[in-house]
Amino acid sequence: MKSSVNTNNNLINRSILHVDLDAFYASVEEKYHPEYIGKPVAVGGKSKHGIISTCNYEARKYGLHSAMPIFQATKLCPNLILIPVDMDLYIKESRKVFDILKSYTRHIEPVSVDEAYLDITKRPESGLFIANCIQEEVEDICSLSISVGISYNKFLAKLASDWKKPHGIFEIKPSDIPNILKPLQINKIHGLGKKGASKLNSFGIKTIGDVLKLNKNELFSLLGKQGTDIYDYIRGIDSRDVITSSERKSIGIERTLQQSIVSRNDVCKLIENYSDRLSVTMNEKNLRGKTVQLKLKTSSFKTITRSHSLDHYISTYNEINETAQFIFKSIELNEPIRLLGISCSNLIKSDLKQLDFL
Ligand code: TTP
Ligand code: MG
Repeated sequence: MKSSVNTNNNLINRSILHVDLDAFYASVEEKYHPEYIGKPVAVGGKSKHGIISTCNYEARKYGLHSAMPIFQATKLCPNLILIPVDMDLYIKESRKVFDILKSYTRHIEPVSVDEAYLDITKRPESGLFIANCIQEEVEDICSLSISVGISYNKFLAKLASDWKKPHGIFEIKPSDIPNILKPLQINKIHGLGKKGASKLNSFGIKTIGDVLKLNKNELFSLLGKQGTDIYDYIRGIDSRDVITSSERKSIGIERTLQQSIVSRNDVCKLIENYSDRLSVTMNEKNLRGKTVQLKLKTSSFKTITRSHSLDHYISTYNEINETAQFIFKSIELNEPIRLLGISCSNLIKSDLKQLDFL
């Protein structure tokens, strides 16, 4: 397999960074409230969701994580400091970080409010040098901590940014592949999701090393098309480009759920949460869209996608949520849901002044 990687020079000669702020919302809160530093802090508690958005690394020691119900979080960590979400503040802080990133390249793909890919292939400096500069600048100018992954494709760069979190910098080189990945647990495979991981686990497949022993057909029969992508990714083959906002056709959020959900009410709550996050990301990227698409995957792997087009451009939480809930009303549910996605297409830049920067 290595030969097929090495023969494709275009794909191994790229220099791609994946950057991801550490415990982002919680870190912003610590920045403005230094008295919280060293104590377990979670951000969340909007009554409509009842889950935590994130928590700092101190709170993670108690087993807390994003999307955990608040009652469970406070049970695990009774001295938890719970702070309400202040989205305007996080967007303001995120913009400052993105201004730093944009000073290194215009070839940047924002993934969310705290995460982006940068293609720095054309820069003369090494990826490691730029990663260090970015980390220092984000710390000095924004007083925030960021982790940076460096590699020759998006899959590996994303894996690398997570390698030494928090405040990590890690590089994965072509010669490291596939050996460096072998000991990793399969939940490190981005996009696999809990369901996919537990399916593989049920066949005794626990590490990426185990996955490397499967051929493409076997992975396809276990995971469908995603399985064949994973077959390539873990061999260092990922030709996906870093897509700047101006090239983007749609923007969305899609997640395999940690637990399948049965009740319509729970799906509605999740739609609220995803609409909120999609709205934040769209505003971060100055994007507005006319078409909302809802995607559901059922426990028997049936995919339902429905969209609704409006006669005006939208980007706020209320607009996205209302449209997505409207679509959901037209869908009959007969089995549990294992994946939910909301996306917006027919996009325009809402602030043309920003066009130059992305
Ligand atoms: P993440 O980058 O996934 O998490 P994080 O930055 O808090 O922690 P780390 O990267 O160090 O692991 O998400 C970025 C922000 O997005 C996070 O601070 C809060 C928000 N978020 C939610 O609101 N709900 C979620 O389920 C997740 C995963 C994140
Ligand atoms: Mg983060």
